[in-house]
Amino acid sequence: MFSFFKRKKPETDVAEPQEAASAPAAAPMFVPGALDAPLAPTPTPAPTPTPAPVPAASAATADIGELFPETAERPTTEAEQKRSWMTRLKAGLSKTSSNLSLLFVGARIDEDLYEELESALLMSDAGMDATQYLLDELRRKVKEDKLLDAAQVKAALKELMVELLSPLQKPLELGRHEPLVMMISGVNGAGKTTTIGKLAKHMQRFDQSVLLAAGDTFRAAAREQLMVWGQRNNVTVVSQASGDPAAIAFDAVQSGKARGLDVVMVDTAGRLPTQLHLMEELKKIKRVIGKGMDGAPHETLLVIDGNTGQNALAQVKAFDDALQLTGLVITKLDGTAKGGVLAAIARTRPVPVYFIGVGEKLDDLQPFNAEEFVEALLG
Ligand SMILES: Nc1nc2c(ncn2[C@@H]2O[C@H](COP(=O)(O)OP(=O)(O)OP(=O)(O)O)[C@@H](O)[C@H]2O)c(=O)[nH]1
Ligand SMILES: [Mg+2]
Repeated sequence: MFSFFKRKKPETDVAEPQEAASAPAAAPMFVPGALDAPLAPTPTPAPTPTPAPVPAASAATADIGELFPETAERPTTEAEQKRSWMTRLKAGLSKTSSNLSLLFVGARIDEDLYEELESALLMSDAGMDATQYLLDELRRKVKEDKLLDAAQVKAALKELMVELLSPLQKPLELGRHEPLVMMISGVNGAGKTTTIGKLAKHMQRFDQSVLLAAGDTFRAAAREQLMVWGQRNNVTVVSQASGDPAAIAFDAVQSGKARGLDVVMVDTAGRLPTQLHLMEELKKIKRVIGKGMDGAPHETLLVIDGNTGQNALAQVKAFDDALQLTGLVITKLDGTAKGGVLAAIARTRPVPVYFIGVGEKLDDLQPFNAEEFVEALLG
């Protein structure tokens, strides 16, 4: 079982009205199956509509469907939803899982097996360091526990993988700040804007009022897409025709504070870590957000395309060095992604993975769960 978001536990011991008696002592956890259920007795206050004018171009409207396709039927129960999510995750990682699983079929536990395992892990984008670590630990476990058959060795590998990836599992905690300010960065086309849209929708289901800052000022279409989407979904979008992204982010934070909103998400234009002036611009956006609100941004996220392979690790390092990341979102694990790069990230730069994406629809973005992920990878 996993939670989508976690809400901050109230710091004071002041009794909660009414439901306090039946409420669990721990911070409430929200499960995907409950996404549609109202979480509070009071209805969500409608966010103030976008003051900006509707863009005239209808082409932008057409693009929205591609950016945030949400037309597919959503599974109705939590169990159905979980099954469908796991099916997609397994399908996405099927290349790696079949490579790894086949190794163990009727295999003898000898040097050949370890060698083949080494190749399969390297092929999965786990990288040298994580591969070596997993092999060393596996050899030790096989010896210590006197494992004799391949199925036991596979189970031991699964256990080791879960141990390795578990530190990356962390729910995104809502309600810590008013507003909670999140800055989203990443290379071109990684899935930043789509992720922001999905997160905004999920957050609304959790009674969060959300404001978006269209900090991608490189392309007019990017701004317009976000604005149209915001209007359709009753989410306020702060944007400027040809503004400085740092100024837009600053305005958004000020506006979020003034309106008492729950979450402000700042979209940024895609950039490569090698484009140093653009990385400087990102640092500036972050600095200026901090001037709008002490301690903000509270979350600095990097969105990574899961098909990027080992380069994903280089992206994590570069963006983390520049921005001190607090979390990752890994998208497109439904494509040709091999999944092993999470092991490399866990060994080299263990930034929490808040969410993983297996498609373009709303429910295709879910919290990262180490056990589920390993189940999909090693099945
Ligand atoms: N298959 C698949 N496609 C995805 C996923 N997430 C996003 N996409 C698609 O990836 C493409 C790029 O997504 P965007 O959200 O525009 O990416 P971006 O990082 O904002 O791009 P730039 O702003 O141009 O840097 C879109 O076509 C999305 O629908 C995913 O999990 N799986
Ligand atoms: Mg974008």
